[in-house]
Amino acid sequence: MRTAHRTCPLCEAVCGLRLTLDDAGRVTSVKGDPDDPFSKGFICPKGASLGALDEDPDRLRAPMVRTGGEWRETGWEEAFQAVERGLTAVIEAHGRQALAVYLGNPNAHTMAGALYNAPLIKALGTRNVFSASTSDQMPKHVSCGLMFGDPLAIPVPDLDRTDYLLMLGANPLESNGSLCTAPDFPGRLKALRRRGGRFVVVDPRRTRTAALADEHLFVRPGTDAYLLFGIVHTLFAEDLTAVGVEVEGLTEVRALAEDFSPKAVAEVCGVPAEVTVRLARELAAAPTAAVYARIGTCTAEFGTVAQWLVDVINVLTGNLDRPGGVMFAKTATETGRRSRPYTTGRWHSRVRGLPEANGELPVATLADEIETPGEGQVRALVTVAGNPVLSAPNGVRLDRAFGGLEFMVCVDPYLNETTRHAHVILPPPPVLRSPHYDFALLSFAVRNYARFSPPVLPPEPGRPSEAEIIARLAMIASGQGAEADPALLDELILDQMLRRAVETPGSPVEGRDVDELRAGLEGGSGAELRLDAMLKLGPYGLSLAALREHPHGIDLGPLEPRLAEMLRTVSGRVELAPPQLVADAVRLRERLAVPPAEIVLIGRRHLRSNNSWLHNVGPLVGGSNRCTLQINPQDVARLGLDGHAVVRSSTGELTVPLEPTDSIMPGVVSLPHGWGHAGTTQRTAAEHAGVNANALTDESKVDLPSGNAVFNGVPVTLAPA
Ligand SMILES: Nc1nc2c(c(=O)[nH]1)N[C@H]1C(S)=C(S)[C@@H](COP(=O)(O)OP(=O)(O)OC[C@H]3O[C@@H](n4cnc5c(=O)[nH]c(N)nc54)[C@H](O)[C@@H]3O)O[C@H]1N2
Ligand SMILES: Nc1nc2c(c(=O)[nH]1)N[C@H]1C(S)=C(S)[C@@H](COP(=O)(O)OP(=O)(O)OC[C@H]3O[C@@H](n4cnc5c(=O)[nH]c(N)nc54)[C@H](O)[C@@H]3O)O[C@H]1N2
Ligand code: SF4
Ligand SMILES: [Mo]
Repeated sequence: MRTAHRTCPLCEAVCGLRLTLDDAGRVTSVKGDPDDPFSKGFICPKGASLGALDEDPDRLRAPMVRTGGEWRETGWEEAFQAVERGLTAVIEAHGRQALAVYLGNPNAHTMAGALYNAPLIKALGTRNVFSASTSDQMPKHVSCGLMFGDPLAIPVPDLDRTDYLLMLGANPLESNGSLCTAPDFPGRLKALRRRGGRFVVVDPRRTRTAALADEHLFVRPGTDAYLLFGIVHTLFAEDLTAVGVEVEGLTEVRALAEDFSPKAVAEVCGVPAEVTVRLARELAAAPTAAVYARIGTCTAEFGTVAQWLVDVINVLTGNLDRPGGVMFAKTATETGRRSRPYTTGRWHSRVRGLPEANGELPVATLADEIETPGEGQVRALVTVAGNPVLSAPNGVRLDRAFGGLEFMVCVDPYLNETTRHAHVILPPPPVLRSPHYDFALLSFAVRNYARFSPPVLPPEPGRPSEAEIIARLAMIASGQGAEADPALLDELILDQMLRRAVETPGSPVEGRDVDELRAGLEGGSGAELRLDAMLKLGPYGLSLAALREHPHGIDLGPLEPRLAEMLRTVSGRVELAPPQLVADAVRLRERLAVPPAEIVLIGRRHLRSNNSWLHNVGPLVGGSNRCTLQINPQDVARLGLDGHAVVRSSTGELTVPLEPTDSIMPGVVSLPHGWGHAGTTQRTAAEHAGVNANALTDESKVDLPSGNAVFNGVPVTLAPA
């Protein structure tokens, strides 16, 4: 028996886990690590199933190659050669714009995703770059990019110190938090109330999070931008603003908000005018306050406007960049911020002309790019850690489109609804055989923090790490061939990183010798060497060795004000009225006159689920983690429904079991995504198949400034089954 410590990679809370393993390397228990200064022993059912997940007999252990409908296991060299043949044929016949890549959510949780996807994208040389970000948080990137000049400068609520938290469209009691890395989010919310703070939740469902709050408000799906504008309006009208940072565009925002009085928006959002006024007064009066809005408000037609208004309110109430308000984390691997001001629309998608954001095109138009003939039609696809057939809007259309690709290669541990269309599947090693560091998530943490987890178990002989898999794909795509050594890519990147650092005035290694610095780096793999370099060049002067000495992680203190060093706008101030967002606010105003749909669909998450891919782990499926349509009993009665209903939208129809509950607003129904398991080798998931909510979501609708998918507020009709 031995004990090992390891970060949980299954959600954004980054809990530290304590594992016990037997002599054969089997996990015998998974507990929260009580000595972890950040997560302090917290764990959820997903983290506790990490051993079961790695040992899932349906996980792929060797590369899979498909010929027609026939799958067979192959060796790694053979698999990489098949990838080289497949990609090269498409590039030679159609050019690089015929290639596309889709990066899924777990890339935010792996070292491989953080370090090797960028080189892969560069090597592919295509503008057809898609990811789960445009099914998720792209509106926040765009609003922060336009307001602060950097799409990664995302302020997080200072959960542990705030006196007032207004939370919209988030349910951390199920999700454990997002764009707000906070292990034991539930405990931090309880602590907020214990210290006399106030916590208000805005959600079309009375969630478990809402049950913990001082107040819960129902809001009509997709209308948060109106509610937030009502608050902005009141702050100006009642002279409650207390701007504490330098801003541009204050008068424009004030003028725009004129038309969105709490009275004017009350009917559309379903929040009485006097409540909106009171929220504005409470936010202004609280010693400190934070407005935090997540996926429910992002994946909506005015997602970017909503995200922008969240931070407009944080600025107007004097809460941007101060303790207890919303603040920017400072990570141990931060090595210089972007130099050019942020902009979107540097290029547009071929078929629908949708603007690029963060170098990506909207996943909502991926099927168009595959199906529409002409110069630049996508004919080959690389996916890493994604399942867009279940996760993207109108996934059913993608399912068909993928079937028509000339070549598809997927890096994924499962043969799932998406990867079943691949010609080659390259499975990464189990979690516990991989090193872990949270490059992305720690930059949204509520404390400054660093934790490295070395692999708990040694690599399996002959099996490449995920970093090596993606590096080899990059080398194949750049024409270096299937046999090229992935270590060469790491050396190239390290050399560039160190060269830039020694030439940068004020850097900790300014003027030093690159070879000498390279010789001083340590790590058991290219990924670890690169982490060591970033830590050494980072603001705390840490190193991999220092992190190895602290297996429970290193607390780097509470968040500190740092707006000045974060700002990258041309004006050097916070831009309160970026023209793109003002234009969309005008569209929002025009929409006020349009009557709302009678019934709209939203999603939801469950504590024991994770998008589409934990349904094959026995202990996590079943019970209340089920694919049901939540519906208010009033609607059940009014529509004469019983047991099941047929739900129709502009894109499709589904027959679903009903779950009547008065915790959901009348006129709103909720179906979780990530279900609809079919055609895969996952036996447990097949027994709990459910239906694909994204058969109902409409890929032709996007949030215009960001191109983000619209999952919430989808008009549907219901009929008895
Ligand atoms: N209707 C509706 N649709 C939604 C949402 C919604 O709220 N409603 N939410 C959206 C959101 S927020 C997101 S993030 C997307 C998610 O969209 P996706 O990322 O496309 O979907 P996931 O189900 O997370 O698929 C993750 C895949 O990664 C694989 N995987 C797991 N771990 C690893 C690993 O370490 N390496 C590799 N290579 N693969 C791994 C899994 O097997 C799985 O196939 O879904 C979106 N879709
Ligand atoms: N257990 C579990 N944890 C997860 C995931 C998971 O699938 N399962 N997924 C992970 C991922 S990829 C992400 S992005 C995060 C997301 O983390 P959260 O943002 O916390 O996501 P949800 O739990 O879906 O909560 C969204 C809430 O928004 C509400 N909502 C829907 N439409 C609207 C609207 O128009 N307005 C408002 N105000 N509310 C609305 C829904 O009812 C729901 O309660 O969770 C992550 N963590
Ligand atoms: S809350 Fe998230 S990080 Fe923590 S144990 Fe659960 S899944 Fe893992
Ligand atoms: Mo997500």
